[in-house]
Amino acid sequence: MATRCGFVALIGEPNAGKSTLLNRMVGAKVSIVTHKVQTTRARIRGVAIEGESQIVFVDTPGLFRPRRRLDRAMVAAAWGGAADADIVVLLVEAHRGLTEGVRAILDALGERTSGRKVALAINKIDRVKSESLLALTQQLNAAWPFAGTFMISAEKGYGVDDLRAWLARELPEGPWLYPEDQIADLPLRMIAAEMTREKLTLRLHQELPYQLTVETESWQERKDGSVRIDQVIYVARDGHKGIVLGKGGETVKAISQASRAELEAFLDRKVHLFLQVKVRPGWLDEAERYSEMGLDFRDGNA
Ligand SMILES: Nc1nc2c(ncn2[C@@H]2O[C@H](COP(=O)(O)OP(=O)(O)OP(=O)(O)O)[C@@H](O)[C@H]2O)c(=O)[nH]1
Ligand SMILES: [Mg+2]
Repeated sequence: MATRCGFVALIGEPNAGKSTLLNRMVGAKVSIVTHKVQTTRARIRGVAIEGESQIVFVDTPGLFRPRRRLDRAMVAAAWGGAADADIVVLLVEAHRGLTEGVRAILDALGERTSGRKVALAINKIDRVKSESLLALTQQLNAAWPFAGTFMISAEKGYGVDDLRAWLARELPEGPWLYPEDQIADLPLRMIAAEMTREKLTLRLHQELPYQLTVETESWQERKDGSVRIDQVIYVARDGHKGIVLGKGGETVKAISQASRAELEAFLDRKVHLFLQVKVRPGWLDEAERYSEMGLDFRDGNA
């Protein structure tokens, strides 16, 4: 039987569950997840195998009306992911339904995906009564000619196998792009930085997580099999540094411990993690910060 391979972009409003779905499809945590909006900043690829098909899932930042430069670069990355994909999966939250935000996505979908197949995944069905799903499915399908509709819970795993099997059948014939055992296409240093950013986002409140970025500065393999990872947390203001550090450094210490534990599980070896907080008022307008995140700086112009 011929092999199949292709890209499937996951798009949707912020918080729709795109990263949760990618992780579920891949069977490992490749993309960070939080309860806050705008967690994912760049395109993250995770690879799944289903029968003869290799499905390359592309997680994207949420689609929303961008205001700041970083927002614009994120939204451009999300639409870029959709434009490059063989199939697009639009995630809609079951309990929120056809929101203004989903409507805005549908309005732009035709132009952005130019004839590509778009499937609808109504996510978080564990949060609603099943009776409400039929009406929502009809409403959404009246708004856009979806090639397929799936009701899923990315978190619980409901309906995910059906979606994966359908995608595997719909992808074009072609050779696999990745070795069989590869599940992510993202440098390890970036995965490591993302894990720390996840812990920061979970722990810090309000706007602060959106105004910081994490970079892995060095990665040293040690003779004893462990790895030493040095990371910098860039914040935009002096006051933010104090918040990240916490009283007597206890906040950053807790973040470091949580991130290290997850890195050790992911890498399956001992990790020595060192975090440094640097104030960099202009980081949100520095090209290098964007390239470190995997974003196109120019996309932030507008
Ligand atoms: N109840 C429920 N919660 C879910 C489900 N899928 C995801 N979530 C939760 O929704 C929140 C957002 O999930 P993410 O996967 O980070 O969403 P995202 O679309 O990647 O968000 P951004 O990266 O910010 O655009 C998290 O708290 C998840 O645990 C689901 O099927 N059911
Ligand atoms: Mg995400």
